[in-house]
Amino acid sequence: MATAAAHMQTPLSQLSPAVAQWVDSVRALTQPRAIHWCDGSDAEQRELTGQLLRDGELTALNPELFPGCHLARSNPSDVARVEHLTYICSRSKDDAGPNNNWMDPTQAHAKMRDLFRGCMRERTLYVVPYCMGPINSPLSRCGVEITDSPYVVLNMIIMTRVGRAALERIAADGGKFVRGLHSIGELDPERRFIMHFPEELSIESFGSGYGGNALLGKKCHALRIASYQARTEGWLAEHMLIVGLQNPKGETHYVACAFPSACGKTNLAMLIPPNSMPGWKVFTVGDDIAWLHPGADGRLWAINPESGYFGVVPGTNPETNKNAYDTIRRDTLFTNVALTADNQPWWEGLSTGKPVVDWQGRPYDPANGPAAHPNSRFTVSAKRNPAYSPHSEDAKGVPISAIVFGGRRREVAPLVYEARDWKHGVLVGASVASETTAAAVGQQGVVRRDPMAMLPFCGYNFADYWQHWLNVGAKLTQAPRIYHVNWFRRDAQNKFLWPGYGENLRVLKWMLDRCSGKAGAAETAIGRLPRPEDIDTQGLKVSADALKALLSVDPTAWKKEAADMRAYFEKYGARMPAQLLQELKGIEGRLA
Ligand code: GTP
Ligand code: SPV
Ligand code: MN
Repeated sequence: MATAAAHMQTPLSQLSPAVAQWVDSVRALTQPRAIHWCDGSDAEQRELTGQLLRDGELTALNPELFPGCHLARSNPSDVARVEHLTYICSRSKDDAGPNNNWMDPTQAHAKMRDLFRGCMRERTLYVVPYCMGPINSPLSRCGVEITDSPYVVLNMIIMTRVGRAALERIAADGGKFVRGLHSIGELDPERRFIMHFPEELSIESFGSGYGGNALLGKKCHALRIASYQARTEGWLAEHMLIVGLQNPKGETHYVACAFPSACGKTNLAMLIPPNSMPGWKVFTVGDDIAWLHPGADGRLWAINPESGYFGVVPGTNPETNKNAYDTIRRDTLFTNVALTADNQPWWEGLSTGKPVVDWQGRPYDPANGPAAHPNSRFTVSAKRNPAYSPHSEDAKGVPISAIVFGGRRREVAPLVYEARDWKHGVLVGASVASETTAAAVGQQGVVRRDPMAMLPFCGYNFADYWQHWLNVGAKLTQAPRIYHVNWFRRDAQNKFLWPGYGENLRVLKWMLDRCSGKAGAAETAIGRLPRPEDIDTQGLKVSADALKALLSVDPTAWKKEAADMRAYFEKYGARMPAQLLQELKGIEGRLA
């Protein structure tokens, strides 16, 4: 009877049997009270929002100042990604690599089955068919998330292309799709696991409603599963923003940048040029994930698989990131921010308003810590961004001129340097290190290796991944140049040496000028650095001493750094690509 009911509600006569059968098997396991097939429509969004408002799970924000905006408060123990509970369950442990937690797939399935059994009683099971990437792009991939959280559905509708078109694509693909099963369970941190089965293209997530743990299209599919799939198919799935930079002559170049979580991707993707750089325009293609494909022309082409932003709220303000600030003034879902007396959202880093209710709904008391959670987030459609690039919808993607890796480091890493070639660039990416942030549960501000900003997101052994990067580069006849940046260098007083945000365009301009042979650089042991005169500093308020410090390589610190890289790479044993070790040897030799 329940089986028949599930099928009666399926929206398509030509629904792929693979989807129908899977939904049915999950229904049998989880025992929901009802099944809802999502179509991603505005009406559905309104209905779900209304239901969450009635249930007290959402609060409507000030309708004059923040029309269409809502606040969700998560369980206080469920506010960030949980890397220690995230697993790659490949058949062989070595295929997951030292970079991942691993569990045997049979054991993991059994463990998860016990958690999922009967977990949706008294709940509705939502079927969310989605497409990652433009619906008509051959580079896009589809998935179906099953969840019992209407909050997750609302987020998925904003972040991905949900609805009938995705189901049609899956049917046309012969029933190939990523299966994502999610339940919030009891939100018990002791019964929380995010499991990935790359060889089966499936995900099982239990016990969390938070972003990266629960919106399975994002990190779980578009990075962990997709990175594995990309390796077998000859492309790259990366934790990168994609930004279009139009110079005063009207030429646009696209740059893809990988920075670890909460290290500036959304901000750079939405950058506003400083007043002293007239004629420049910046367009956002993506703010978190890029899928990069070698094209027939030997260039690298990128799509943003997402359709919305799940961005860090604290620090967003009209001075540093006006585009983001303007984007989130309507039709935005806020999670874990504070409230002002007149029901506006509030967070640290705003220069106006003051909090009266904190992110947990308590009267604000500074003794309890920040008013908004440091990892509070906004979910909003990319189309709300004033700088949204119309080329985000291009089926073939956009061509990439430069790839930028970066980290958050108070010392050692200079403002910017250029890799000599692709191989050296892969080493530069593989040796990214960065201070941990509030985006993941755990100690913050600790420097760790975070290769390509993918440490929490690569679905297979990093050694194989770096080899794959080398292989992709070998296919490119017009490979992007590769750079490393650090916006977060500090002085002895712990103040940032570089103003960051809009001023970062000066560094990007140097990169583009390098690509067209117009800018100079100095050779150093670690790569090519601009000399102070190579950077456009007109109107920039940075002292000559600060700029010198930002653009210097300290041999003592770098010898230590190189030794640390070597120790890190040794963990990858015989799988480590020889070419990268050779590159490292070159750097060690030049530093000696
Ligand atoms: P995820 O969504 O977690 O992947 O983060 P993200 O990489 O998109 O980071 P985001 O742009 O949201 O920035 C995170 C924090 O870094 C915010 O508090 C920003 O204000 C701050 N930030 C971003 N860019 C800069 C910069 O150039 N300089 C400085 N000092 N801070 C920055
Ligand atoms: C990140 O942590 O890198 C994010 C947020 O972009 S989450 O979707 O939670 O992974
Ligand atoms: Mn991210």
